[in-house]
Amino acid sequence: MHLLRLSLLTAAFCLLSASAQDHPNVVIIYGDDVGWGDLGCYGATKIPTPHLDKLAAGGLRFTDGHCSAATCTPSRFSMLTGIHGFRHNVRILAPDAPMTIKPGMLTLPELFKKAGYSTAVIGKWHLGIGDGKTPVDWNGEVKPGPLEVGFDYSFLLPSTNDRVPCVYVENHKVLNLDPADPLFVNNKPADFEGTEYPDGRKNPESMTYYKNSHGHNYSVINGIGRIGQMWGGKSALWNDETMGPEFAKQARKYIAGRKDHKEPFFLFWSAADIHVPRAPHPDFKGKSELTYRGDAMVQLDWCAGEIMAALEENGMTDNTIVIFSSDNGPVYDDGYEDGTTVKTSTKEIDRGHDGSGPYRGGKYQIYEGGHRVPLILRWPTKVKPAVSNATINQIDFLASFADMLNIELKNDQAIDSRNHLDALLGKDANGSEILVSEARDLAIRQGEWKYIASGGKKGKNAAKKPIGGELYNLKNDLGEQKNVISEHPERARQLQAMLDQVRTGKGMRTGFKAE
Ligand code: NG6
Ligand code: CA
Repeated sequence: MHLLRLSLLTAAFCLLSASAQDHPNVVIIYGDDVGWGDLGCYGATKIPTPHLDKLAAGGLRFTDGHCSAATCTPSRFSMLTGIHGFRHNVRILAPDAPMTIKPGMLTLPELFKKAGYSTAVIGKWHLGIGDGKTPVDWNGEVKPGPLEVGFDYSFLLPSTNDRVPCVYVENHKVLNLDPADPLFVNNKPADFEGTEYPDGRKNPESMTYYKNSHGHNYSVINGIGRIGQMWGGKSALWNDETMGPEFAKQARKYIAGRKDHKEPFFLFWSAADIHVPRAPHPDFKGKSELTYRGDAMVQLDWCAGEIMAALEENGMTDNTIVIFSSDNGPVYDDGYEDGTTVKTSTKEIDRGHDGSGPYRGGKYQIYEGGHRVPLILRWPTKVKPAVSNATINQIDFLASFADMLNIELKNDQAIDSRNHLDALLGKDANGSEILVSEARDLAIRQGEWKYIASGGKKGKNAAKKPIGGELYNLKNDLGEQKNVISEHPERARQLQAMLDQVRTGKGMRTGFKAE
């Protein structure tokens, strides 16, 4: 009897631990505009990032990790849906833009939910809110949003930190909103009587935090000019200098709240750092040698440390996959005079730091600096610490996690996502043979060859353009300095043909064959 009970217990324990091994918690810490060279473990010397360096030392540090695009919205869209943004015309969104993720698209959080996970997003969204038909009611139910596409809980910066509305949205509600001072975005009713904010175009002196250099001069909130206009909602305004710590606090709360639950969780923790306007908490000011931008990076590193501490305190470190990455490459002056400009009209300032590391270009650009980003993955019980040169695209997370969770994808789901779980876990040194990246143009890489097409992303004309573009051999020329297209026209033509196949085909997983 005793023996039987014991063996039953052992069996139950084995089952439990087997499922915990296939169903670890997953936390994605997603930086905003963090470049390949912005972390100590990637070579930065002027920005201390001890927490992320520790994460890397305990896991895999990828040298060839990529977001799918050189800007935020398409990269996030691709990571969460496994579909290239250009297929749905996904671009940087206006403050009141509707949802980019459409009903029926399988998302990463939905995948985890199918496997019994709880899911949450905390931080920057910038994937649109609303259905595009009825304007979003900021004073009522703010939806559809993340809760409608697979997240059980959301605590959001709805657009970006340089765009209105400057309020947090928890699930379907604007947090701390006073109904007596209703919130309006981009349009207000004729009889509006609530809070009016200065307009930076008429009152530039109201932009006291720092001046705008271009574009950010509509509603001025907390002394910072923003993209777009808002009215009302004063009691709900965020404080820019506490935003980083606030998101860290929310992560701590969420993680601690999961402790007594049997089911694992997926947390997409999406920072506003180090996007403009950089306004780090006073605790971090001057903590790097690189003014606001570097200090914001120190803050982001601290936040990552808070998340790791929360996992540790709740006994979750061993069985949690923690991923750190970014949504696009680095940018310096991106609309505010915050002292991080590296180029002036007369000279280039050498600050002893290049956010792109050895790579060319940065945010908005199709060169490596635009989309090759830091990528770290730690899973103490399964992944041995190492540096991996495997090529990884975030768009492949979905199919890779589907494999881990033993879920079969249908052909019409996550059509561009391919399974590279082995590379992600350090068991395959190569990863993706083909990498497609997007900025204004598209690029395709096969091994050491990278071809940048010019002529747009869609339509017949794009495919019919005579061979132009640029060709680089990344093995000899990591910095993309020498365009060798005239030496290797055949190679360029072959890559162009593959890109056309990607563009017009049914997707990278089932509708594509490398040549
Ligand atoms: C640009 C903004 C830039 C930034 C970017 C989006 C101007 C002049 N520039 O339009 O500051 O907000 O959009 O960045 O307005 S992203 O990381 O979210 O893609
Ligand atoms: Ca970004």
